[in-house]
Amino acid sequence: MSPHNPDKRKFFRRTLGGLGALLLAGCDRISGSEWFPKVMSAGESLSKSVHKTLVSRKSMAQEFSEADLSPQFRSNGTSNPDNPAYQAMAGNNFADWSLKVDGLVEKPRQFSLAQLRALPSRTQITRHDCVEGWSAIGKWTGVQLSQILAAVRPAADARFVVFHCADPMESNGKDLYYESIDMDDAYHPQTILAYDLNGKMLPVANGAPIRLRVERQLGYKHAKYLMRVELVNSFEKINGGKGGYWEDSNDYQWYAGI
Ligand SMILES: Nc1nc2c(c(=O)[nH]1)N[C@H]1C(S)=C(S)[C@@H](COP(=O)(O)O)O[C@H]1N2
Ligand SMILES: [Mo]
Repeated sequence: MSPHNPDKRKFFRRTLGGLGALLLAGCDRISGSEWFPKVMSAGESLSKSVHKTLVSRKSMAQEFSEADLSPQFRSNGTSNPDNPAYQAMAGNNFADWSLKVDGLVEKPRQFSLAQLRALPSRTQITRHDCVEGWSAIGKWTGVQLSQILAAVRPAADARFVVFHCADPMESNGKDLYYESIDMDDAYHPQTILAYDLNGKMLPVANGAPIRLRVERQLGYKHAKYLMRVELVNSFEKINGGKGGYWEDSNDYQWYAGI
């Protein structure tokens, strides 16, 4: 059932692993300082540590111009959620849809699509990279996640933002797609809840009514069909405990930095 090519995935993992080994060797040589063991014992994945070393977490993903737009932004993974509740909302132009934002926050809230659209927006033209080996450049418009967080006021112990989706990944209707990011990425200016693609309402094939754009990470982190945003301090108790559908089912890296 996986739409992802296992060979490419293995290649991808080997490449990251090789890079990590290279840097580990390098770090060993340059210092006996304690920063590296500390980072690793905090339970972070090797790829995340490597990524942090190479690229500042504040860096921006490259933005492109209209001339660079792909003629068509393809759909991947779920293209139409097999979920009666979602289908009913889609049939009514998502007038009855709302995004629940809760968990470790002071003010849990629900946002209608109209409320999200009424907030200040950000538009960005970025390249989407899928581990299956394809990329596409699209123009996304949405509300910065930082604005939503400002409205709900995260508790001091909130560490991750979990995105719960409408699409079941199994034919029994269970195992809804989900993903998660840390607070660094949550507050990043290019992290948006997108409602428009290429200047038009986000199509169902690409995640209507709202999908996450988290531009410094790979395609599978960009959760489509958002229903609920939950702030947590651990995802141990959520589904398989690894922070995302592909992380749970196929051991994908949780931090999927590009
Ligand atoms: N809810 C949900 N989000 C998802 C997926 C999915 O199947 N369901 N697939 C992921 C993968 S692997 C990719 S590459 C992108 C594809 O986005 P697109 O359909 O707009 O091309 O969405 C990601 N987000
Ligand atoms: Mo993907």
